[in-house]
Amino acid sequence: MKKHFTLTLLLVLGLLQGCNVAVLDPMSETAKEQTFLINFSFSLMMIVLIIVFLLMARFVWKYRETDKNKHVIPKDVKGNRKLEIAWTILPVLLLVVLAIPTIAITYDQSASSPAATEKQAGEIHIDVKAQQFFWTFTYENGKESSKELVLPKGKPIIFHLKSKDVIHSFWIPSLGGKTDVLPGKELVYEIDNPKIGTYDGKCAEFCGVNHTKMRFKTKVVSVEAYHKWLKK
Ligand SMILES: [Cu+2]
Repeated sequence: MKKHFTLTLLLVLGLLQGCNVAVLDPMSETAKEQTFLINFSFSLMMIVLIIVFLLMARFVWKYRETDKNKHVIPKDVKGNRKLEIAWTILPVLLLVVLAIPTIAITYDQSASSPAATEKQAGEIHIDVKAQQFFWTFTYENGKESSKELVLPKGKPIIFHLKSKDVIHSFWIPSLGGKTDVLPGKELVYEIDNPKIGTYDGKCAEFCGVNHTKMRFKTKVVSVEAYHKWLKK
C-alpha cells in the first residue's frame, strides 16, 4: 500500500512538471485578468465540490446500517418538487455568475475587439512572424530580433501575429495566454501593462521536429531603455 502511494505521488509529480506555474504569477494586466478567471472558476468549483462531499459524508453516516434499522425497508419516495426546482435553478445561477466576468474579459481581450484593432496613441505595435523553427519580431522602426523580444513596461503592446508555414502558437506564460499563429490570416493579440523582468516565451503548438527550439526570452525594460535598444 505504502509503495503504491509513493509510486502514485512520483507519477503525479512527474506529470505536474509539465505545468507552467508562471501562469499563476501574472506579470501584466492581461495575465492578471486571465488568472482572475482561473481562480474565480476554480473557487466556484471548489465550493460546489466541498458542499457535495460534506453532504455525501453526512448521508453515508446518517443512513448507515445499525442494529436498529437492519430490517427496516425505507419508504419509497417519488421525487421532491422543492428539491428538484432548487437543484435545477442553482446550477443555472452558478453558470450565470461564471459567465458574466468570463464573457466580459474574453471579449475585451479578443483579437477582434475595437481596443485591439483601432490604433491608439501610446500603443506599441510589434509584428510577430512565426516559421519553422524560429520567430521574427519586427518593431515599429523596422528593427528585427529573433531570440529575444524586448518590450517597454507599462504600455499596451499589440502583437500582429502571422505564420509563414504551419500553425504555431505564441505564448509568454507570465504575460498572457497562448494565441494561435495562423498561415494566411493575421491575428491581433494585446498584452497590457507588462512589468519589468525577463520571461520565457515559446511556441505552444507542436509544429514540427524542432518545435522545442522556438523558445525566446522576453525582456520587459523601462521605456527609456526600450527606445535606446531600438536605436542600437
Ligand atoms: Cu511553432
